[in-house]
Amino acid sequence: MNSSRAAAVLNVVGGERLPGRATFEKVNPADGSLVALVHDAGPDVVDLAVSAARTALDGPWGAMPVNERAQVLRRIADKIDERADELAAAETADTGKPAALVRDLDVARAAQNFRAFADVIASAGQDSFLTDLAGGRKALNYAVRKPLGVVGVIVPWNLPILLLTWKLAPALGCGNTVVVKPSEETPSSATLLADILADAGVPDGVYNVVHGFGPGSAGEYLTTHPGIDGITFTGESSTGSAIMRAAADRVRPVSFELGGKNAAIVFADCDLEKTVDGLTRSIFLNTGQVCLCTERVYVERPIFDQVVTRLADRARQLRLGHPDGPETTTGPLISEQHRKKVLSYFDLAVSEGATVVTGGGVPTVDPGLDGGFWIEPTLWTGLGNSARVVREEVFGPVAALIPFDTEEEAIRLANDTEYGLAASVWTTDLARGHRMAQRMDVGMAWVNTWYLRDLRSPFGGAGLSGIGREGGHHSLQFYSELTNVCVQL
Ligand code: NAD
Ligand code: 6OD
Repeated sequence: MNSSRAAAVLNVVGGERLPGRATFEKVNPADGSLVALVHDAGPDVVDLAVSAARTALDGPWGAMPVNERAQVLRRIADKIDERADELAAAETADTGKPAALVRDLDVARAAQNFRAFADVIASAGQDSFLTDLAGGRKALNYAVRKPLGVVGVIVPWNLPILLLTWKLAPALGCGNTVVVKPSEETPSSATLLADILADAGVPDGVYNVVHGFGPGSAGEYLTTHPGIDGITFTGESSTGSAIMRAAADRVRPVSFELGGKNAAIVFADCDLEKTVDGLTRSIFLNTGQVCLCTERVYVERPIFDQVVTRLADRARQLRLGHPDGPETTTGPLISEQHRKKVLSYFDLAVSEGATVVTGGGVPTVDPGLDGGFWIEPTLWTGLGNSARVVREEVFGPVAALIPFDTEEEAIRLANDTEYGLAASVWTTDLARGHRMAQRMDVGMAWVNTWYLRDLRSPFGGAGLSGIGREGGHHSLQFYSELTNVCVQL
């Protein structure tokens, strides 16, 4: 596409589309073609966005009865369904992912997020206590839920609309207004969502979007802005540290969903066929670019060779290709910069003594796709827990397979990490499944499955993987303030 004809992605401020101080190019990771010119918000645009959100906070949105707000969230979900093709096309162009994955996971979950949090807010109760006092008197304590205020929402590129709406739905449900900073890699769906929200009856200024990068750009301008009352962030652990420092300045609350180095533990008594299916999905979904993806697989020694062989076969069967290809299972990495990082881990693994079972390089792809950021699904053996590639998050289609002999050893190896996001256990002995899952130092432990979600359950991580939990009523705790009223009766 000629850059003079590329679509423009503008900032959304108080219902208006505002240009930025400059534009930057967004390319399609599948083929390197230009998708859009994105308007980079300078500090003035971020300031206007925060002011618009502050003004809207005092308008009808915050004052709306909860049941009416829940109805608006349900209307948003319906409108996402109506415009699913348009949203999916934007998301596919920004990410290069298989179109079927975008439709079935990202866009479907965007609608589900709004429906789930409509139900959560409509049914939420508050604490109330009848307090006994001396002399038989009583007092009534009850808590009133209020919005947190203007919330800064900063999200990454891997599941753009899924992760944005996972935070946006409860934030709006609690009556907040927001300024969203999508990833510079995936600006389109958040911008399109502004039309959908307006159409569903969300007043101007409640949802604002600023585009740009992190340090010295829109991300930093937003997190350091004094008009922001709280920050919800999904992204890398190191970015979380920087944002936490910015938030500390005015003691603002943060909710962080960060990186992972997730383990799977595979016992010899597992259902091998189902386990290999589950592991394949957990290592390679979205080209390994899901924070929950498995990058360490601990396998009980008697079935180690079998698991390695079967998983390698499955990795070789993945079909890298055009997002619309009917056979395509796997897309590219998000950017050339990210591919360089993943390739540097491929080199490091070899220098640390890995045997490359499959993959390990850049694949040959269809001629029209050779400008894209493709990478081979990769498996390593021969590494121990001290290798850097077994300790650091790669965020690509890759896993190290390591044998173990006892339950104790498996738990010790799995928990030997600074991260604490997710884990899975594969066994037909359910007592063992429960026992192992409960001993994992992670936010989410799956048994005989992976990334199976109930949006009412707590989601988040420990250690370097995050702060706090979102999901169901856990989200309400972050996105609202409580005032306790005590009345002496
Ligand atoms: P990233 O941290 O580089 O960027 C995320 C967002 O933060 C982007 O919008 C970026 O522009 C912004 N940003 C970067 N530096 C900033 C700064 N100093 N101040 C303010 N904003 C800043 O992450 P990414 O590369 O986009 O995403 C991949 C990472 O996200 C992986 O580590 C992955 O594990 C993690 N992730 C975690 C979860 C989870 O639920 N735990 C979910 C998805 C992704
Ligand atoms: O499914 C979700 O709600 C969620 N927050 C997923 C995060 C995936 C990380 O990449």
